[in-house]
Amino acid sequence: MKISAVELSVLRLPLVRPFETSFGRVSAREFVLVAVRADGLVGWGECVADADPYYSSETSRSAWHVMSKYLIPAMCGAEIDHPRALHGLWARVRGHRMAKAALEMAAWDLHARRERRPLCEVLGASARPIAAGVSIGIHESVDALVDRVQSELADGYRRIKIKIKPGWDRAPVEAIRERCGDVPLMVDANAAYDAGDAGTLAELDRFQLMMIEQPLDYDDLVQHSRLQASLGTAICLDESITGPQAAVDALDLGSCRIINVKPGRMGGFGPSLDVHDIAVTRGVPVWHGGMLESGIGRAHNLHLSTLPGFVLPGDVAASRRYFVPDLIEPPIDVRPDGTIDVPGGPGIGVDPVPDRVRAATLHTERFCA
Ligand code: OSB
Ligand code: MG
Repeated sequence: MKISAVELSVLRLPLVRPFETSFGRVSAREFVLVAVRADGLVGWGECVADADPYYSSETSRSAWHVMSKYLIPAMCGAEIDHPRALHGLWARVRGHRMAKAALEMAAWDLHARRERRPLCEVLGASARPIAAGVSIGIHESVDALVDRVQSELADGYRRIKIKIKPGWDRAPVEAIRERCGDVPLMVDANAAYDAGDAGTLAELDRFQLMMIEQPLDYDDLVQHSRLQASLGTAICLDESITGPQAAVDALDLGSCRIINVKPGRMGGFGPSLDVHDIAVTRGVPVWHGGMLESGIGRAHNLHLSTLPGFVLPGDVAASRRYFVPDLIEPPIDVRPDGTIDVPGGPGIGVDPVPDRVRAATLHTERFCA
């Protein structure tokens, strides 16, 4: 296919409720929406970079800069026979994986639409119900958190993840175990601890958590491997897994026993498929993470989640937990059994509602044309 145009828009969507992690509190999502055009068709992508460089060094504005100045010029007019070929065109650009992912994933959507096949099939799998989990932010009190957990369980979600940080770790976990029983439960620290906190983290061993996600720094595989050796609970890495090489290094070092796959963080579906395959070969379970995406990014995530290595429930919850209305219609919904259907039809199977995109857009530009 020959790319005829790329459109970038910065959108701002208010969240249904604020989301607090160890690195801060957000009440709206600011992100770049990507439209890639060829042969009268459009493929959609959503950049997971946030307004601020707290989860990762990238931001929505840095992604805009790198996409418009480097990545888009390299793909305009080029004959691209497969979305994976984009990585070759972008080889000189170091890092900026979130910027690359947004364009690469839009190209996969477009590629699947040209073939009139659902994205999951083009990725090498087929539609199946996806087990959904929720990620619950830091709350103002343990009681408020337990209420939230109970309401998510009532909606059917198959796994509860709570955000932790020093001072908000043992007490909330203990309260959930006391009042909600042995529900599938895990915690995510978003890199809030350091090697000196090994004792505090070991105290969580007695709560039978499924895993502790990213306890230590985002680039610290060595300390994670020491910590994993001292814990009974499995470590899952998120921020640290920037792509296939990091996955191999982390598994060789014993830095984790589970991997959180987020294509938006790793440069797109190409690197994510590679990480998936590495994990499957080594018998390591993976699950699909989330970045508070709109229905566009969420649809991409559901398609990738159909691959066989995704054996644990993902952060792939219903639209109404994030945005009302979502950019897509109908919104993504969860069944009472805690599964979500992969949208059918060609590509990602959903399109943004133009009026809703317009209402949320801060700035838009067209390239290549
Ligand atoms: O660490 O998994 C994370 C949201 C934003 C940035 C990082 C993370 C998260 C979540 C929420 O945990 C996942 C979701 O519900 O989309
Ligand atoms: Mg995480």
